[in-house]
Amino acid sequence: MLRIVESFYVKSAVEPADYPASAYPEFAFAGRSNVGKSSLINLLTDHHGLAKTSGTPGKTRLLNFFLIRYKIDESDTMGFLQFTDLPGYGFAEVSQKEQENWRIMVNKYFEQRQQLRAMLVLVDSRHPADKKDIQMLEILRLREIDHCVIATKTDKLPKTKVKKTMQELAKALNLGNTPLFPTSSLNKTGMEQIYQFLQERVN
Ligand SMILES: Nc1nc2c(ncn2[C@@H]2O[C@H](COP(=O)(O)OP(=O)(O)OP(=O)(O)O)[C@@H](O)[C@H]2O)c(=O)[nH]1
Ligand SMILES: [Mg+2]
Repeated sequence: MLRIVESFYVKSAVEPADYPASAYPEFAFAGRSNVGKSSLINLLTDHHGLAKTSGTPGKTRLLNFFLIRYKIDESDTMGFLQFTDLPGYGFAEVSQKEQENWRIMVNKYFEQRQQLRAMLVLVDSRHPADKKDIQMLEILRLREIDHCVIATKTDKLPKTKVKKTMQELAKALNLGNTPLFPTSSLNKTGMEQIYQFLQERVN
């Protein structure tokens, strides 16, 4: 299993010219504001406070780049990958102008970031399929960007409901073969499947 050994915040950027130049395989986290992107990055890296979390949605307006050193014990390999924390979408109090800026920034990222290996799209497991999430998934399919969906905050669901909720979500989001992973950053569950997803894509 892939395991994260060390993680560093590299920089924040808006324009491609300012992205870090390193060409390691990159994985970007997207999802509605407050869905739990930063919390998940902190848990995956076991680095509390690496990505800034907050109770106030819509705080992050930049692309945040992280450098990660990983190890795969079985094959005795080591290497680097990168995480990018994309600003959340769908925050109600954000102006039209800011929404447009978000769209431009993310489109540039998809177009110019050659080393982008896959997107991890986070959706809130408590809410039925959201229009913004469906749009994001459509963009990824159109652009043929590899991706998975991560259902967050499953600790807020009754245990007996998790499986059924995942089935409903997969259907409503029209996931087909796209993997869907239930997680809880609070209970620290569902991480193995994400490490596996990364491992299959780092080489
Ligand atoms: N119960 C529960 N709360 C969570 C979980 N993950 C995150 N949260 C909480 O949800 C809130 C938002 O988490 P963040 O990780 O900052 O969310 P984000 O997607 O990075 O938000 P933006 O950066 O604003 O787009 C925080 O109060 C977290 O503590 C989870 O698995 N379970
Ligand atoms: Mg965040």
